[in-house]
Amino acid sequence: MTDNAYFDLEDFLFKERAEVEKALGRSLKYLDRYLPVGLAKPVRDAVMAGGKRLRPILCALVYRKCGGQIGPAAYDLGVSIELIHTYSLMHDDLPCMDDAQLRRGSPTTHKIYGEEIAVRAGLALIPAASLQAIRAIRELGCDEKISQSILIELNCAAGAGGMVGGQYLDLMAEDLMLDSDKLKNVHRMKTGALLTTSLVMGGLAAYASEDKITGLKKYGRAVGLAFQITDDILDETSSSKDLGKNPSDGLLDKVTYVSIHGVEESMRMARDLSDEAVGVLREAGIESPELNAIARYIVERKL
Ligand code: GRG
Repeated sequence: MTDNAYFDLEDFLFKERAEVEKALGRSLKYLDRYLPVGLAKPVRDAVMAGGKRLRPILCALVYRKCGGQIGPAAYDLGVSIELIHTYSLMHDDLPCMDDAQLRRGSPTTHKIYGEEIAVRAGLALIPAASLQAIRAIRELGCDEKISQSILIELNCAAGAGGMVGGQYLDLMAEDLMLDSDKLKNVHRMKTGALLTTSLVMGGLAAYASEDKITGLKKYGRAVGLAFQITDDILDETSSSKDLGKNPSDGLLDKVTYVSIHGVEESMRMARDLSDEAVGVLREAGIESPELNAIARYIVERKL
């Protein structure tokens, strides 16, 4: 299928989400054996709280598009990224960061269980994510070199050169006097790195060529930034009730794409990035109505 007009993204995402939920269930079964009793329920609640599950969906999709034989293990690999994502949301909501009350339509972990439990539950998910990736890599039968590359990819994207570093810069935004270019860099690290790694991990696991991995990185770079610009727009234009989370950045008077460029211009920039992402895929020879439609969805989403 090459024509996006005939591609039903909603149906695709619905079915993929069901696979991701099953994989999350498998992962929690494993985690339950090791987590202290007091952390097992908060971790389970946060992991199973819903959400778009975009990162594991992207990982499994790219694995298939690059020639991998789709099965549970591809989703298990994607779950490693979702575990990092879940910890990041839990910690981002803490009083020392965004102090948010609502996430995915429910009270945040620290609102239910207290701050100490939310810190510990989040921390427990970090090594759990690497172990999850290792189990998935084994199931997928990846060789040592590819396995190492995948683990390096995940940990670099989650770490100081990626998400953690981006969040740090974001928290320091006032002192750093962020302009448009610096903000772009923060967004690329804070949000773009993990989204990009979802694609790259799927590609690596399927032994994609270097050209394809480069194309996936470029696609991820464009959609990652478009995703965060759209988040800034939704923060400004939607209510907590509609978003299921606190539109915090605007309220905290943080520098955002909208505060620098306004809503209209930010929308235009996000749409341009979405077009760029589609073009990059074409150039890299990756034929995927799903990825094309996801690039569009990322800037048109309401959640
Ligand atoms: C100690 C400095 C330091 C950092 C710790 C907290 C943290 C690490 C990082 C925060 C990263 C973060 C929350 C980035 C925002 C990414 C983002 C746009 C999240 C929303 O993603 P969606 O829309 O959420 O995919 P759902 O709920 O659908 O999964």
